[in-house]
Amino acid sequence: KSSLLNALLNEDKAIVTPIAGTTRDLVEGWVRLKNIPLHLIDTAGIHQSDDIVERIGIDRSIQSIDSADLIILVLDASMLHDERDEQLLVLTQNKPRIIVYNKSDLAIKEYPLQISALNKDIQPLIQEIEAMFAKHLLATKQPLLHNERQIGLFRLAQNHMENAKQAIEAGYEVDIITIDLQQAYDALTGIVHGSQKASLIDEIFEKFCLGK
Ligand SMILES: Nc1nc2c(ncn2[C@@H]2O[C@H](COP(=O)(O)OP(=O)(O)OP(=O)(O)O)[C@@H](O)[C@H]2O)c(=O)[nH]1
Ligand SMILES: [Mg+2]
Repeated sequence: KSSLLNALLNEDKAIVTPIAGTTRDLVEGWVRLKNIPLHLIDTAGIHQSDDIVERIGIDRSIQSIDSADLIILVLDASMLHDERDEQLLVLTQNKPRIIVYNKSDLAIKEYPLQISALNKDIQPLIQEIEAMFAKHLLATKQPLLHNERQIGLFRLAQNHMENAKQAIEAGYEVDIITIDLQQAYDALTGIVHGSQKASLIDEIFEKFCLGK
């Protein structure tokens, strides 16, 4: 799991050793696959342990299963499923998940989705994540821009804000800067309300209680 996290992040973030039970704390990182921002969480392997520290790590792994938008269940292609793997398959069966077989370099048979984190041969997993996202099988609890119109309006707002920033830096009059800010505001309003113009501030106050 940690080798996979490191391969996805393209950095040596999590400690990797041949000793089972290496990861205890959750190790996190952000990566962007095409347009999909992923917040990755590497967890302790879930198994029976008498080590109190490891047990706390395992509890955190189990909690992560509940909060994750997607579970990447990493199984070992170099050996048959053991009892623990069977339990994990049951534990995650009703969650959005991808079952991936790691150590394809040592695989005892051909699996539908196999990778080698050690050799950084992880493209099949990346493609699977992208495919799930494209098929809308991945729901996220984070707000997202989910169509071309919204993305276009967001970019427009971003451009106008950049212009405003440059105008401020160049010492332009407030009136000139306001034009860009107003256009950025209108674009953001368009995201919230479709084509109708409405007050973004009203929308924000309706949903959130600001400054109280
Ligand atoms: N041959 C081979 N070895 C691998 C591969 N991926 C990881 N390993 C090795 O397997 C061992 C364990 O790797 P980790 O990434 O620490 O495994 P983990 O799932 O994070 O383990 P825990 O944190 O202890 O639960 C290390 O010696 C890795 O080098 C792979 O694709 N092929
Ligand atoms: Mg680990």
